[in-house]
Amino acid sequence: MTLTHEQLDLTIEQLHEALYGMILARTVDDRLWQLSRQGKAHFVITSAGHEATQFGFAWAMDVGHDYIVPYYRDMALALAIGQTSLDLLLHVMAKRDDPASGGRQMFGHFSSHDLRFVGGSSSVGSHIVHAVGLALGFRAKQDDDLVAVTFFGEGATAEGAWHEGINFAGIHQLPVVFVCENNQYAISIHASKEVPVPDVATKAEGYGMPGVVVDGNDIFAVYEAARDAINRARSGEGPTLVECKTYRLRPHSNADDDSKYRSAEEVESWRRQDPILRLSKYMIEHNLLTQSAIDTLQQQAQDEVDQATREAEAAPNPPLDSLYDHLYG
Ligand SMILES: Cc1ncc(C[n+]2csc(CCOP(=O)(O)OP(=O)(O)O)c2C)c(N)n1
Ligand SMILES: [Mg+2]
Repeated sequence: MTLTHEQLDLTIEQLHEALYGMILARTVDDRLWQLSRQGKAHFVITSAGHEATQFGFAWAMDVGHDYIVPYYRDMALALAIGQTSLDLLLHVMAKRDDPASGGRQMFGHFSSHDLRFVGGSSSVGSHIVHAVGLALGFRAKQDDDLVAVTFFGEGATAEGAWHEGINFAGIHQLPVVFVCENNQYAISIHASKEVPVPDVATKAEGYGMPGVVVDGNDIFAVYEAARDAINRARSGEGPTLVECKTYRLRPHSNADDDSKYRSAEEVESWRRQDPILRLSKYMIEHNLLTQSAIDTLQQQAQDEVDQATREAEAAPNPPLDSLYDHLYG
């Protein structure tokens, strides 16, 4: 960690909450893969490795006020802004009370009306346009204190919709923050085959906004960049592109075999930079936590996820007569 929590005015309670949340996210992630292997979840997608990026941004956003436009990688973000492990398990098992879509959408299409967490489509990069449209709406309605924050991978920056959205935001200097979770792969395709420059953030200049690169596994660095970008947007100074360099610790989804395109050594070297280990180490070194307290948090997360799994498994499926609800045409 390059900064201390005191330098960032983060409280010890915030650190404890984030660490538990990150451990919980990883525990939910583990459970998703188990459910997939058991045939109880047909599609799962991981956020393991991205927790510092997603929790760091959550610290900086005014949750329930700002609009958050995520992508399928943002399961930890859903927890960070207030969704529960039960919400996510209902979603993955496509149960009636799944808050994302009532069991209609494949896993990863998170949404919540109350949290202003805007569900999108799986079409990579398409939701950027939604975030920019929201920001244009804030401008039109003179809701000057609102910000839209949108998340996407580095692969999305190769999409036409991404270009059109960010270009429009730059022209109109809209209150939107673009967050690139650069995990170096778009499924099996390495970033060097999708992004023609070493840093996605470099692209910002061409769109009339600042671009910032941060270590996405360092929650403090992410928070600092997130806070500055959100403050800029809120005070009318326009958009920012924040690139968080991170790594996807698991295969893209349960339909992917990552051993075909990356080495075990590469994955192992990133495991050593695991964002949860990084924050734990910081807290131990600053005498904010002991290893045995971390073990307790892990057990707590395990118990919470076990309970949520039991509840989700017992929860009702969507009724058959709701088959045609919410369909238009
Ligand atoms: C327009 C479009 N093209 C291809 C796909 C298939 N696809 C789904 S996820 C993905 C990888 C995107 O990579 P990136 O934007 O880096 O995000 P990451 O999954 O690495 O977080 C691809 C190619 C899609 N869903 N939509
Ligand atoms: Mg990627």
